[in-house]
Amino acid sequence: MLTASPHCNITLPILNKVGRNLHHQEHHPLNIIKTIIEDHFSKTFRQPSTSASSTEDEPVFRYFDNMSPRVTTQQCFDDLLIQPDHVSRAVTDTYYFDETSLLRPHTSAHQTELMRAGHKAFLATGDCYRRDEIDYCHYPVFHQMEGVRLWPCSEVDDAYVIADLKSTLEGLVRRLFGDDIVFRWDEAAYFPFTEPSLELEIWSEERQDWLEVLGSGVIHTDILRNVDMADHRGWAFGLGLERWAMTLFDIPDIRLFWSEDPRFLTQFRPSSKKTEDGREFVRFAPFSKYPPCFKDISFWTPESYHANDFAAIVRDVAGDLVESVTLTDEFTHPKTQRLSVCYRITYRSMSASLVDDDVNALQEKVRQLAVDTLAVELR
Ligand code: FA5
Ligand code: MG
Repeated sequence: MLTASPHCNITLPILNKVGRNLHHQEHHPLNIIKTIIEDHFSKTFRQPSTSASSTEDEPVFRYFDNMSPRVTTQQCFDDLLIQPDHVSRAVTDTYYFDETSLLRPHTSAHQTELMRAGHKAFLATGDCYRRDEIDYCHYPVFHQMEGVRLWPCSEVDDAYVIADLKSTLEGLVRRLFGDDIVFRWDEAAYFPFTEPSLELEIWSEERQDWLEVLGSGVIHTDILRNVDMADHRGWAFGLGLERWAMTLFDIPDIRLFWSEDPRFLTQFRPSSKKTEDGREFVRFAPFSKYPPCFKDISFWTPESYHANDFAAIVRDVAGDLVESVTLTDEFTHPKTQRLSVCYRITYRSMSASLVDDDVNALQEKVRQLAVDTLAVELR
C-alpha cells in the first residue's frame, strides 16, 4: 500500500499496471480491437471537410487514447451527477490516491472536459481501475472506450438520439461479430448521467450465458447545461474493450490480456490469413489448459465487511494464479444476526501446473490476511 495519504488504498501490483498501456501495445488484442472500432467509426461516419483548403470529407469522430488515468472526484463523480453516497465512490470500490484524486473507474471521467473543449463526437480510450469481484470477465485493471455524440437540439429529439445510439452500436456489433451474433438491450439499466440508460449484452455460446459489454444512454440534460451545451442533445456509451476482444478472438479468461507468454502474444501478429475485407482473422487457440485447484474458506464477517476487500486479499496473495472467487454459501445467524459466508477460490495457472504445497501456502496466507486485516472469524 502507498502511504502518501491515509485515504490511499492503491496497492503496488495495481500501481505497477499504471502506464502499461496495453491499448497502445502493437499486436496486442486490446490495441487491435481499439483500432478496428476506430476504423469502423472513421469509415461509417463522415462529414464535409471543415477546412477551407480541402474538398474531401472527413471523419465525424475524434479519437483520444492518452489521457491520464489519474482523475479528480470532480471529473469522475460530481461532473457526472453521481450522488455523494453512491457506491462507486466508496473505498471498497475505487482506488484513491487521496480524498480528491483517484484512478479512473471509467472513461466517463473524461466526458465533461472533452465536451467543454468543444468536442461533439469522440471516442476516448483508456485503462480503468476498480476493486471488483474476481472471475473470467472481471479484472481490477481493464480498458474502456467512451463514445459521445452531440447534435444541436434543433436537429434531433430524444427518440432520434436513442434510435441513433442503438443503430450505431448494433452496427458496430454486426461489423465485428457478424450477423449471427445474438444480443439484447437491458433497458432497466441505471446510470446517474444518462436518462434513459441501456446496457448491451452478448450471448456466449461457449458459456451459455449473457455477457454485459457496455453501458450507454442519452446524456442527462443537466450535464449538457453544465458544459455550456444546453442547446445540444446526445448519447454516450462506455464499452469494456476486454469483453469485446474476448468475444471477437474467443479469449476465455481476462487474465490473459496481461500475459507476457509468447504463446499468447504471438497469436495476434499479422498473418497471411485475411478476411474478405482485408482484416486479419485471428481466433485464439488456447494453449494447454492446466488443472484448477479449488479451496473453500468460510468465516463470520464483521459489520464493515465488503466482498471486494476479500477479493483484493486473494488477488494480492495469488496474483494471476487466482481464476475466480465465488460466493457459494451465505447465512445469517438467527439469534446474533451475524453473517457467515463461504467462498470457493479457484486457483489455476495459465502457464504451468500448480503444485499442491504452493496452493496450500497461498490459501494459508489468504486465511491469515483475512483474519488480520478484515477481522473475520474463520469457521
Ligand atoms: C460504466 O462504466 C459507465 N461509465 C458506462 C457508460 C458510459 C454509461 C456512458 C452511460 C454513458 P459499467 O460499470 O457498466 O458502466 O461498465 C461498462 C463496461 O465496462 C461493462 O459493461 C464491462 O464491459 C466493462 N467492465 C466494468 N468493470 C469491469 C471489470 N472489473 N473488468 C473488466 N471489464 C469491466
Ligand atoms: Mg454495468
